[in-house]
Amino acid sequence: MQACIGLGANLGDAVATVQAALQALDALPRTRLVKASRLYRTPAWGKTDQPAFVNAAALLETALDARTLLDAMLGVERDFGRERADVERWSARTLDLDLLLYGDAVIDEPGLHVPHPHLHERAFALVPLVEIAPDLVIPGHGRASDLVAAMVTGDIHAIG
Ligand code: PH2
Ligand code: MG
Ligand code: MG
Repeated sequence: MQACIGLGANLGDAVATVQAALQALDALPRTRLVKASRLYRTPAWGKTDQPAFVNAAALLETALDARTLLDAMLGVERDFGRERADVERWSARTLDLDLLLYGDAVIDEPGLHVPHPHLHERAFALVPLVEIAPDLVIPGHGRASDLVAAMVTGDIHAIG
């Protein structure tokens, strides 16, 4: 199955963290990294009084089911020092890995929502995703590139 992952970080050395996290995804069991986007600097969305983020997207080929993949991703977040206890929603984090898409599956279970419920409205997630998967369709929302075309993206810049 092809899975799309969104990576984000805005605490510590966010560039190094996202680069290392891409390698950690490639190292997950029964999973390989097929494609990684460039890294992007993006203004904080949702809760705007926090540092800018580094965001990227990854395309994985995996034999893990969606729940097992998500659990493995949460393990990677913990390995990179992510703490979840008592933190405000959408606040700064050392590493955030979001399961954006799992093939064309639509899943609505406790803790597991695919496509990611905010994907279609987040330029910081869609811009890197469209870079690596230009023809992608988001179930229920149409072509990702059409969504990007209708958004303000001038404040999202590839790094380097
Ligand atoms: N993640 C959030 C909330 N806001 N803003 C940007 N730019 N990038 C993110 O990854 C991000 C965010 C919640 O996960
Ligand atoms: Mg997130
Ligand atoms: Mg998350």
